Amino acid sequence: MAAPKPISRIISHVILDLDGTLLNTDSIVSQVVKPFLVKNGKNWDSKKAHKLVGKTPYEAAAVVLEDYGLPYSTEEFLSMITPMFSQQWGNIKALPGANRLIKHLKSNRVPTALASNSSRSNIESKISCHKGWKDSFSAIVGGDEVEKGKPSPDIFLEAAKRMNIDPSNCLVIEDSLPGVTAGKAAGMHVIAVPSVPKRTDEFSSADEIINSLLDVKPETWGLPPFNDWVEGTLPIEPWFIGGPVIKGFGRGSKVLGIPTANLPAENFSDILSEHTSGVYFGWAGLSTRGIYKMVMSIGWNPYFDNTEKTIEPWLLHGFDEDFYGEELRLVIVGYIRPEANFPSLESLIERIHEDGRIAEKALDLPAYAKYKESPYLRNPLQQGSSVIGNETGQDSK
Ligand code: ADP
Ligand code: RBF
Ligand code: MG
Repeated sequence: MAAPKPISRIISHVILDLDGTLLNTDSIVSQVVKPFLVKNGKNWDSKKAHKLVGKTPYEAAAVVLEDYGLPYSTEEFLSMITPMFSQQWGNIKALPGANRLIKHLKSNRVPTALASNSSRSNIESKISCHKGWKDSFSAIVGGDEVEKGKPSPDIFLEAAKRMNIDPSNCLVIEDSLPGVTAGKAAGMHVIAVPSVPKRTDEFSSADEIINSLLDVKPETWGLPPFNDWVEGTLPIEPWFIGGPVIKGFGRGSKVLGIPTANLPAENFSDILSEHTSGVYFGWAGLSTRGIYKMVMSIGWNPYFDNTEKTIEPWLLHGFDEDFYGEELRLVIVGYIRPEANFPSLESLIERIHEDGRIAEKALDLPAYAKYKESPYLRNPLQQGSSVIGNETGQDSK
């Protein structure tokens, strides 16, 4: 991740984008547009989804019509699809770290605005499903309340005006390129949290590029720091995944000397899209062997520039043999850092060993140690099937 450019401590106000920054809106875009396309004899191409990020609804609709050659005007298309979206507002999940960030800013009395290209009424509907959000914002500005949406600076300037603060004292957090452009044009400091992986090169105008809201370091900007990190780890709402150990790229042991027992990522596409890439840790259960400490990466392994998102759990235990095909169950309890690139293989290996030491130590803390007892880790196992479980050890959808 790019290091932030040096700044003076003049940030007093924060302005947050909504879709793709606080909310995982992209997942409902595909849920709505995909069936619509299918009904019209077309196929949704997930590789084109990034083109919709940061656009106003009107612009996004125009892109879909053009890309798929649909015989509608933008207005017709919008009038058909808007009710389908409205039904989904309640299903949009907060992105990792969004609740934590909003609560943190509120409890530290950092005035915070919401500035989105969506219409004011859609913003209200979307945030009404998230407890405490509306009351946390000192101003909310929608795309229909100014003349031009992002990338024009209008929305951000209006937000600053309503908070009665100079734009140069504002810190914008944005996932899209139009949003970053708008924030800079408004004369503000901008953190980019790109929601489309591997496109960070486009965001060079931002003052800082981070991987997810979990990586916001408010103190960098002269704002009150988070105080929930413990011994280099951030506790998270635990998640549970399991499945048969599959063959990976074959380089963990060979190239790094660090074997990783890969899980079939395609079985967890929902859970993976809900959680950001990064280095996490927790407990691992192997059906016939026992329960072990575990540290893992989830993502594209920037050093190797993989095209697929993979799950790479390293069990912190020496085994005498491979265990391909065995059922591996994981309870992931904490976050350590974003995935990174490294100048050399040695520095990558050294960092992974440090992650291992951090996890090893942290897992003895009661807050993390208690999950060693999760029934999910010991469940009787069906060979060859993969499940996403919950804390009761029962399988759930
Ligand atoms: P692959 O690319 O196929 O995953 P690796 O070189 O990463 O190959 O080795 C992973 C395999 O090594 C696992 O599937 C498992 O069978 C075995 N293994 C042995 N010790 C460990 C360990 N401590 N953590 C994870 N896997 C291990
Ligand atoms: N790969 C990277 O490219 N960047 C990383 O920051 C990174 N961190 C990792 C942290 C841990 C704890 C583990 C187990 C793996 C990590 N990897 C990372 C993935 C590593 O490159 C991968 O396991 C090998 O490529 C094997 O496929
Ligand atoms: Mg592996």
